[in-house]
Amino acid sequence: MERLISQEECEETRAGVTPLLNSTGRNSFEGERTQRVYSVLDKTRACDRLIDHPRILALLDRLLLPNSLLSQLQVININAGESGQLLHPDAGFYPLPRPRPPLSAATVWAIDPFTEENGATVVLPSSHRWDDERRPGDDDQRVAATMPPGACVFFIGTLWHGGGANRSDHNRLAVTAQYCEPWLRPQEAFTLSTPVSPPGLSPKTSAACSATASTRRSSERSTECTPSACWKPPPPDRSSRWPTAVVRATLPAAECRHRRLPGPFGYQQIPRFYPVPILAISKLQRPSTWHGSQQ
Ligand SMILES: O=C(O)CCC(=O)C(=O)O
Repeated sequence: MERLISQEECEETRAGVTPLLNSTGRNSFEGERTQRVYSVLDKTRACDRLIDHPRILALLDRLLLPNSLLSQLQVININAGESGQLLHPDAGFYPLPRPRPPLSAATVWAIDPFTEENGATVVLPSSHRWDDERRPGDDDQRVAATMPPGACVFFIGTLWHGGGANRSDHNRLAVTAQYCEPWLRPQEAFTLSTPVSPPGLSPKTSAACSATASTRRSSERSTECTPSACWKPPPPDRSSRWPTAVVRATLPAAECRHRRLPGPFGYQQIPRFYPVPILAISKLQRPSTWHGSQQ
């Protein structure tokens, strides 16, 4: 997908992440000539606009359940001379048999142009349909995701891919964000890696942040507020067959005394409620007495 962000926005991203690029990978998977930045949300706001870009959120909303989570955010700078990364599917660590529906998805954003020579991400078309045993072979087609700065390649977590070899004499800067179903464990423990008051906020906004430690990504987030202090139990839904203890903490923004905060997903990515597992359990084992607690 091209022209999702402008050249100027690419340069702002580069300016924000370049000072953080200080070490190369610890093994051949990370890349001994590749610089990676982890815990990015703790260090800069420069990638926020990539994570919750509306086109990406729209795709996620089609692919995953509502309230999908950011699973990890990384800056990847493949230095000149790096060899091709081991091909892999990102969702390989979820131990569910393949082929299966996608549980996660990834974006790789080009901040530099991605070319065949400088290490454009290599993808294996249709490999998301492979079973657990199949590995990439010489006969499998490989496509380099060449694209201009400001473009992004989006693929589901079961697709085999990897960073390309950088045979050019310059580095290839990218930002990658991965997302997963709301009931799965994200790769990055954001509740540990991201402070309640992230960097770059004014003292006043930081104070508001501390007061509203829990927010969630939501397409309705401009009209609702979810901090715990604003939570009110909804009236019981007597018409529903299944427990509606599955509630979202919402109040119209106008009624909320908290400030809405800038940035993606608020600053904590774990939603307070998990509708799918609760529904799944209730279908398996119908409780004789329904119960729940409010906070
Ligand atoms: O840098 C890239 O193009 C892809 C990197 C990747 O797939 C990974 O590190 O998991």
